[in-house]
Amino acid sequence: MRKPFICGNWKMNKNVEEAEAMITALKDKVKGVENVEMGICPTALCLTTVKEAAQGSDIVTGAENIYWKDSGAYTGEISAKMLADSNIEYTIVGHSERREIFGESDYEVNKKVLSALEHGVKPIVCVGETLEERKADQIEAKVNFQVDSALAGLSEDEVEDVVIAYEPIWAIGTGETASAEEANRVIGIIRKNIRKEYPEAADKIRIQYGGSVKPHNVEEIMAQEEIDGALVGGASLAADSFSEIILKTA
Ligand code: G2H
Repeated sequence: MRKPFICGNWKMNKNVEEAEAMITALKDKVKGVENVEMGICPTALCLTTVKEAAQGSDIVTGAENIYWKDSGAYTGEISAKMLADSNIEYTIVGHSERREIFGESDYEVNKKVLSALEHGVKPIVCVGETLEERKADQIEAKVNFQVDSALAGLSEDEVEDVVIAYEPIWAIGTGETASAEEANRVIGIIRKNIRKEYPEAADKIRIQYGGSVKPHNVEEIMAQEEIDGALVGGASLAADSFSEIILKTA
C-alpha cells in the first residue's frame, strides 16, 4: 500500500513571518492525521523556519529546487547536502516553471535527482506535457521520456524513494485540471513505463497529480487508483484550504 503524499509547493511566496504563522495554524488543523504524509516546500529562505515550526507534527519539509554540486562557487544555489545537514526531507526537482523559465534540462534534472538521493533527500520529480503536446497526441512520449531521463542510473531501491508529480503544464495555476480519470490514465502510463526497468519499485513509487488541486476537486482526484497524492500550489498557501485538502484525503 502506498501512503498518499499531499505536498504544498509555495513557489515564490511568503516571508519568514508568514511561513511560521501558516505552519503553526496548519499543525493544529491536521493534528492526528496519520494515513497521509503531509509536506510543505517553501522558498530556501523559509526552509528552516518551516522545519522548526513543524516540530511536534508529522509535517515534512522540502526545498523547491537544488543544485547537484555539494558546495563551491555556484552563486545563488543550495545543495542537497545542505538540505540533509538541516534535516530537510524532500526537494522538488524539475518543476515546469524551472524547466520553462530557467531553462532546466532533463540532464540537469537527472543530476539533481542523483545528488538528492546520494544525500538521503527524496526528490519530487515533476513531469508533464504542454497543451500543444497534448493536442499532438504526444503525452505518453513526453512524460515517459522525462521520467526515463530523471531516473537514469538509479537502482531499484533508489527509485522507491523518488516521488513523481504528474503536472500537465496547461493545468498549472490556471484553474484548469485534467479530469481525475485522465490524470489517472496518464499516471497509469507512467507507472507501466517504470515497471519495464523497475518491476518492484513500480508498485511502490508514489506518483502525485499536480495542477490546480483544490478542496473542491481533491476527493475525486484521490479516489483514483493510480494517484498517490498531490503537489498543491495556490491552495497550499492558506492553512484552511491546505488542511481541507489533507483532511479530505485522510
Ligand atoms: C502546479 C501546482 C503546484 P497549482 O505547479 O506544483 O500549482 O496548484 O497552483 O496549479
